[in-house]
Amino acid sequence: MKKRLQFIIVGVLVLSLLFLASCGADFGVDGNAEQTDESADGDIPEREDLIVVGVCQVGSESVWRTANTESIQQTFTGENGYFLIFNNARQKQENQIKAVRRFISQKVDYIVISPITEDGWDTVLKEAQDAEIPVILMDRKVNVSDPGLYTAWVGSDFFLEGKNAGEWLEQYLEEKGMSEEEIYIVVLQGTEGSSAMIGRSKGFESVADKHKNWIILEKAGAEYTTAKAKEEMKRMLGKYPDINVVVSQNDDMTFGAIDAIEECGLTVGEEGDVILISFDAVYTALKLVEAGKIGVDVECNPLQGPYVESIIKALEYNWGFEKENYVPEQVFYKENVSEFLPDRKY
Ligand code: GYE
Repeated sequence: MKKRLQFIIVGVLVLSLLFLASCGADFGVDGNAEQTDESADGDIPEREDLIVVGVCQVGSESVWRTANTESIQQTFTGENGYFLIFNNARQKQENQIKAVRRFISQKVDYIVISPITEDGWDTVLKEAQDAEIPVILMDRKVNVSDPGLYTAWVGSDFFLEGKNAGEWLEQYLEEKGMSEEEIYIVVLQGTEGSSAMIGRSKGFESVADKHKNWIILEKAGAEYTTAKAKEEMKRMLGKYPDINVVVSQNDDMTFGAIDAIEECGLTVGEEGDVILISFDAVYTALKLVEAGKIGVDVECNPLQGPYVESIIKALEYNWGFEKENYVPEQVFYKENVSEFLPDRKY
C-alpha cells in the first residue's frame, strides 16, 4: 500500500514536470514563444496589454544573423510590452510562408519578416493584408507587384555596400601602383536571389565595369556559410592559379576562404598573395582587419530590432513614418578599425 502511494506521488511529480517543460517550450520563461515548424498553432496569452509580434527569421547561418535575432529578442520583451512569437525558417522560403500563415491564423498584431529571397511573396502578403495585419520587412526586401502589400521595410543599402567595396579596391590598387595591372577576382556569393546577394553583386560590379583590367573569373554561390565557402574557395584555387582578390559577401564565408587559401600554402593580406574584401563587420572579422588579413570589411548593421519597434510604435500611436528605412553603416579598414573594436558586441 505504502509502495503504491509512493508510486502515485512520483508519477504525479513526473507528469507535472513534463507539463511545465512543455509550457516552457511553447512560451519560454520570459513569456515569449519560440515557434518551430512542427509545433501546432500556439495560443497567445490573454493579455490585452501586450502587443503580439510574429517574427519570421531566415535561419541561423551566420554571426550576423545571430546578432540580428538577439536584437529582435532584446527589443520585443514582455517588459517592453510585447509578446514575441519567433520562428526560425531554417533557410527555406516555404517554412517562412507557413509561419506567416500561422501568424495570420493566430491573429497576431504585427508580422515581421526577413525574407530569404526576394521573389514569391505576393500571395501570402495579400493574405496578411486581407487579415489587416501590418507586415514589416526586416533586412532583406521582396519583389512584389504592389508595394502596398507591406507596410514598411528596415534594412541596409546593399547596392551601396557593394559599391563601397569596389571603391575601396579602386583606391587600394591606386595606392599600391597597381591600377593598370590585370586583377583577377573571384566572388563568393550569398544565398541566390537574396537582396544582400543581389545588391552587393550589382554594387561591386558597378565599379568593376569601369575597369577593363579587373577580371571576374567566377561568382560562386556559398550560401553565406563558412563550410560551403571553404569548399568553393578550394575548388576555385585549384582552377585558377592567379587569384588576386576575393570578394566574399559575408564574414562567415571570408573565414572559410581564409582557411582554404592558407591550407593551399598561400597568404592573405597586404603583403600576401590574396586581397580579401568582406561584408558584415562582426568582431572576429574586424580583428582580422586590424591584423591586416582582411583588406576591407563593409559594415552591415544587424541591430535592427529598435528600428522595427519604432515603426510599430508609429503605427500604434498613429505617428508618421517612412516606408523605407536604412540603418546606419560604415566601412572598416586597417587605418580606422581599432577605435571601433572595443564597442563591437557581436
Ligand atoms: O550579410 C549575412 C546573413 O541579409 C544582410 O545575411 C543579411 C546577410 C548577412 O546571413 O551574414
